[in-house]
Amino acid sequence: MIQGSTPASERISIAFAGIRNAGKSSLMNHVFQREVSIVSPTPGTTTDPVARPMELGGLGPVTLHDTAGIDDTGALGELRVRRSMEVLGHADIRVLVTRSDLAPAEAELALVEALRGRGGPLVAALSFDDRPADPAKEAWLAGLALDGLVRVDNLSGRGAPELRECLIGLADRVDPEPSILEGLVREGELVLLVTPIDLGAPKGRLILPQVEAIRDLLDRDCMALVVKERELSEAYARLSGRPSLVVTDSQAFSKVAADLPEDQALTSFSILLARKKGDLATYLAGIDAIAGLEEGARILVLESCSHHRQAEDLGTVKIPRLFRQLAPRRAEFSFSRELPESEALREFSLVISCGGCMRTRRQVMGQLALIREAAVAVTNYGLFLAWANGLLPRAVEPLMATAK
Ligand SMILES: Nc1nc2c(ncn2[C@@H]2O[C@H](COP(=O)(O)OP(=O)(O)O)[C@@H](O)[C@H]2O)c(=O)[nH]1
Ligand code: SF4
Ligand SMILES: [Mg+2]
Repeated sequence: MIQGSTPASERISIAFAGIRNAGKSSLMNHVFQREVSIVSPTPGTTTDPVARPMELGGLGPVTLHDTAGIDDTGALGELRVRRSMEVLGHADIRVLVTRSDLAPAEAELALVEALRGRGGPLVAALSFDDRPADPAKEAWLAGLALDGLVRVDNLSGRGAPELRECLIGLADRVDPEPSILEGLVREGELVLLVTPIDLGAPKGRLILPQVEAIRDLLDRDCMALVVKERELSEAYARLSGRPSLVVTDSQAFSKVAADLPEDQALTSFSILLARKKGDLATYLAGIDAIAGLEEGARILVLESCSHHRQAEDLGTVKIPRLFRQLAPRRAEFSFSRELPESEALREFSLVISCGGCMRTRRQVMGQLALIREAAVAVTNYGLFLAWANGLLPRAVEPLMATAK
């Protein structure tokens, strides 16, 4: 594959983390085998995270991220630390670069705590291996249950090939987020996107999954035709061939479905997002569970962030209303932005989670694992709305061949 041709969202990201002057930039250059990040004895030389695409054996296309030292100080330093933490939070694999010749610093203890909380493989690179080791550093790392530990001497470059091998060995441990249309379209195909512009639409822009879909289609050399639901019939009639897929906003589902031939492949942005961030099969099993709910069953609507609540909020108003209209039994709804502890979670029969547009796939999958562990059924907004509109299984059919 040509370097740089894979969208950044599909590349596995590897981020180097550590305090200032630990040797992060030196190591990134050795792994990359070229000078891409500035190395300097002056602390705080790497100010903004540096990202470089490369091919890395079995990992395929990856992006290496160098970050600023996590112990950076002052107002600018704080900003750099925040940016670095964002990069580290989204990275698939984190490499803690720490000097072998020094005892662990406070900032390193806090950093490791934060990195471990986010899940995903964590590898340590013990730099300055050209100097006598400090036993306190070794003892600390030995207690961390890391996914790999490699000794490196950045003066000679010794250890960098071993680190590359160690990273390649983690290939089956990473689950990168697929792009929104991955596996669903081929070069040259036409996809019709239906994006209602109503009162709920943000002023002057499109919502994230719509923007992502357009960008993904362009990256894949496909054609995107974007229309409001009102123009759909006419746009569709004007086409000389069928689009390979129609993607609609969930809220216009019924109207869009009624305007299209029954055998036209159709799905929604939120179902695409559900596939990208989570697990369709789990969500479909959650829909199946609705039929078996008992009278008075408890349902938890789980949102991930404090987005601006509109008057007719989807999670707190529309979903419970649709449920009351369509489900065979009465249920009691609760709303939360945090997943309850397992004991409290077990009291629910079903969780309906939001699209998770602000969360990474790893965060969503981590949450799904906890819900499954508690033996609670789970679905998400996109699948629920498709079900409520009578569009299951039709709206998931185009995705099933490539279900993630
Ligand atoms: N002796 C020795 N010096 C190193 C090593 N790694 C980095 N340095 C030096 O430490 C300083 C900081 O390195 P740099 O890679 O910029 O650290 P960063 O702040 O973590 O990116 C530079 O002067 C490097 O030459 C190493 O393994 N051994
Ligand atoms: S879908 Fe979830 S993560 Fe996205 S804005 Fe709504 S509540 Fe936040
Ligand atoms: Mg640096």
